[in-house]
Amino acid sequence: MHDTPYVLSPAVAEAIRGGRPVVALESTIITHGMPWPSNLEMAVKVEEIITQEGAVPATIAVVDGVLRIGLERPTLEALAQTKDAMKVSRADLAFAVATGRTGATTVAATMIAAALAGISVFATGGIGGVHRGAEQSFDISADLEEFARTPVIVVSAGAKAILDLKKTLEVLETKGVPVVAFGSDEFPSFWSRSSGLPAPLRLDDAVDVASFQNARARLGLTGGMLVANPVPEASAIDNQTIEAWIATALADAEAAGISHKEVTPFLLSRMFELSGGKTLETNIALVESNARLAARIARALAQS
Ligand code: PSU
Repeated sequence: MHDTPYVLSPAVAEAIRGGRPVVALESTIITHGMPWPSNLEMAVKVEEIITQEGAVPATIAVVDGVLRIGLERPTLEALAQTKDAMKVSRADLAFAVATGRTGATTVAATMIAAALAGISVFATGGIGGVHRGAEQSFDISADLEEFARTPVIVVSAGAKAILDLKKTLEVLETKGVPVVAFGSDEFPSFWSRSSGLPAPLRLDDAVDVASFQNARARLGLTGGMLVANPVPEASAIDNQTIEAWIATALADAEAAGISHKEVTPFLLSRMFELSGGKTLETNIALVESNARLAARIARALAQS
């Protein structure tokens, strides 16, 4: 019998009990963001990086109706090959649990689960945001509202460049969400280090990110924080190249009538095809870099 609405893996349970640093990881990036087998290789590598940095990785997913925080290797391998996993966000996390489904957690649902378990730091690739043309479609990711509510630090390479980044930053500001670019004056745009948009805030050290979040908590300021970590220089793709692929991918999505939750996975996989696999390489590199930084922030928080 469990008295919590989730099940911790033994390693994560021990780390939480001992006050050791833990980094949450999402699973939509595995089931909907990358093709097999790169998705599994990425998931395993990212967990290794977090371990090497002295923290404990906690990949989160709903498996047959159970919200699991920390996945054992066979579960991770099975999930990476599951074709029909739900993509669960705040609206349908409980639905997946109640109906015994297998669901991959988005940034929003992963933040909810992490906060439930007392995990304060989470690494991903790029958060969801305001889609281009949102003034017509109203397509705005539930990730943004989650930042306003749930006290988790999310390390990402900014928001995906397929989005309207200016509007994404506007919504985050309206919701009172701090956006901290790490070591940069500019807000990064996932595959590229720049976006042409100034970063609202800048910090250069993991310890300072931890102090900032502690200061927010002391002031009673609820909600999460976005730490936008530019993709490592060696893996970055320049903006012009990316924009050309995005234009084609968006036109293809429009022609195919893609909407709702399918938009982001469709665009990511189209970008992969158009770039001959380059966008995937960059995506993996940026997730690895974000995992390293998240582990350092988790360590700084554990020591503070
Ligand atoms: N980061 C990646 N790849 C992804 C995602 C993040 O590198 O696929 C996922 C996250 O789970 C995020 C989701 O929550 O994309 C955004 O989906 P939407 O735009 O439908 O809210």
